[in-house]
Amino acid sequence: MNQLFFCDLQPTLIDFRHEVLKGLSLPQKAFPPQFFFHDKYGSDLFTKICKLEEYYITRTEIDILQQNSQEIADVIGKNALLIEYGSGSIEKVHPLIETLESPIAYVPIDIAKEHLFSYAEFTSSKYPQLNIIAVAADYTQEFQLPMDKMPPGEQMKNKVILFAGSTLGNLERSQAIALLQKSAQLLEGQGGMLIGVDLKKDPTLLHAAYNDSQGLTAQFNLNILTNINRELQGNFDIDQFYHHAPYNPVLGRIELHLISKTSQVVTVAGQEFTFREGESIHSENSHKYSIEDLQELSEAAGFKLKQTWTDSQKLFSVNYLDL
Ligand code: AVJ
Repeated sequence: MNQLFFCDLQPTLIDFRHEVLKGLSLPQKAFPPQFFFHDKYGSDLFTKICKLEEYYITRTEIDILQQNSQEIADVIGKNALLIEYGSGSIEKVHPLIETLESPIAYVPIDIAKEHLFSYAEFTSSKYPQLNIIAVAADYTQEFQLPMDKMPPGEQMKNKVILFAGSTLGNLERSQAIALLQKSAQLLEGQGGMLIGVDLKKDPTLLHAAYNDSQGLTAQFNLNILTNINRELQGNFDIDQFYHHAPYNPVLGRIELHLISKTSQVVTVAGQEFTFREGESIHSENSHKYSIEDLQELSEAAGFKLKQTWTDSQKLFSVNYLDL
C-alpha cells in the first residue's frame, strides 16, 4: 500500500499590497504573472482558457505526454523519483505515472496548499501503489525537500523534475537559467528534467491564443484590476483599460499589457498613480522557443537537451534535459 504525506513548507505568499504598489511605481508599470491566479475567479478563468480552441497549449502538451509516455518513461528509466513544479491540476502527469517502471515516489510541489493536497489525495486514490509526498512550497524560491518524508537516499538516485505548462516561458532568460541551475542542484547531478515548452510558430496562431474571440484572456488580464479595487481600495475604472497582447518577434514572446485609454489618475491604498493615454501595465511575458533556443538555454544552465517530443504540427514540445 502506498504512503501519502503532506508537507507544508509554509511558502511566503506574495505580499499583494507591496507588489501592487511597487509595480505601479515602476517607470514601465508591471505586475508579476502570479497576479493572474490571485483569486479563484482568475484560476477558474484560466481553466476555461485551457479549453479554448485558440489556446492549444494545454491539450497539446497532454497529447504529447500521452502519445509518447512509453518513450518518455524509457528515457527517464526505472526507480525514478518524480518531482513536479507547480503541479496544479495534477492530471498531466498521470500518463507518465502509469508508464514509469517502478517509480519510487511522486513529489508534487505547489504554492496553493489546499488545491495541492486535495489533488494529491485524488492521485493517491487513483494510484494506490504510488508513494506521494505533496509539498506546499514556492519552487521559484529556495526550498529543501522534506528529507524525513522522502525515501532513503539510495532510492533517490534517479530524480526527475517535471516542469509542465510552458511556465518556463514566464521567466526572463536570466531567471530561466537560474531556475534550471537551482534544479540541477536539487538533482544532485543525477537524473534530469522533463520540461513543456511552447514553440515559436506563425505569429497569428500565437496572437489568437492570447487574444481569444470570447475575450476570456482579456477578462483574465483585467481581473487583476478588479482584485486591486476589492482588496486595496483601488478605484480603477475597468472600462478605461483594455487588454493588449502582441507577439514581440524580436524577443520571441507574447506580452500581456493593460493599456490606459485616457490620461487618468488612479488611487490604490491611498496612493495616486498617473497614467498617460496609451500607457500600459505589463502583466506577463510568455516566451516562445525554438529547439535551438532551448538547446542553448539548457547548456547555459549545465544541462544537455537529450530528447524532444512534439505534436505533428510542431506547436508545442516536451523535452528531456539531463546532466
Ligand atoms: C500558465 C503561464 C503557461 O503563458 O500561456 C494563458 C498563462 N496567460 N493565457 C501562458 C496565460 C495568458 C500561461 N501559463
